[in-house]
Amino acid sequence: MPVDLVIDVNNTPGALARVAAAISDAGVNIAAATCVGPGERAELHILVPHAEAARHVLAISHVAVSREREVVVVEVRDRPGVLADLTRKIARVELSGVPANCRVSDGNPQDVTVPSGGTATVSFTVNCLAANDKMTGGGKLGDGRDFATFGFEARSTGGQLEWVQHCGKGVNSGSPTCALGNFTFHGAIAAGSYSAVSDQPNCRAWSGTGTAKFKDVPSRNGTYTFTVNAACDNGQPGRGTDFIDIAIGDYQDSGYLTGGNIQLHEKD
Ligand SMILES: [Ca+2]
Repeated sequence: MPVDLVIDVNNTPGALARVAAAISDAGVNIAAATCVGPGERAELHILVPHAEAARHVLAISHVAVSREREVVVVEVRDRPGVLADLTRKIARVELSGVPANCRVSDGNPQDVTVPSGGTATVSFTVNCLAANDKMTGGGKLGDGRDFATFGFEARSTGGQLEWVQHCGKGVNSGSPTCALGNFTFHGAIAAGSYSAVSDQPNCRAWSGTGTAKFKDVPSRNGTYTFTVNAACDNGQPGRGTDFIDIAIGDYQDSGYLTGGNIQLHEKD
């Protein structure tokens, strides 16, 4: 194995030249050399294939080897960035075992650059709702002939949601909510999907799957995923206070309730 020999020299003009001449006179074949010395003394590092022979001939030339160590020589292509590539590794870190009432924000897993032989720090942000945190609701969204009525109970372990779209004229392509006419949806809330909404402490979000029956377009009957992007308990029951934003398959509806109430229960 190649060896890095360290020769201490005085950091004065000509000192390096004298040592270099001695090494040369000794006939030592140097594979690489570098000299570092910010102070009064400097260290000359020479890389030699065989330490024993080099040390012997240097002693004859009165060049003392201060210390030595075996080194690994890595041949790399001479291009920008190759040393950086060689000395770091990308590690993927995933936080597991997150309880159903907690969510990890800002990415999980995360990729982190680990320097060779070193360590790296990864931080996760975990937001947990109280174990008994749940939201219940029932009411009406919309007015006139096109409106929805709903009921739900949602918590971290799951729950149910019912959504009924009422369309007085049946299918109405001019109405976003009545494009498929009257339908009834029964959904099961997926465990672990119930979560807080960023910067909206009164709101919760969740998702799940369920079955829909379309009175006017039976061919669309089937299983659909649904997402409540936000349901917000903003205050007292009634019109214009609480809010819900839901998507069931292609169907979307959102707005302030025109009746009823959404209630957040967040005490343990
Ligand atoms: Ca409310």
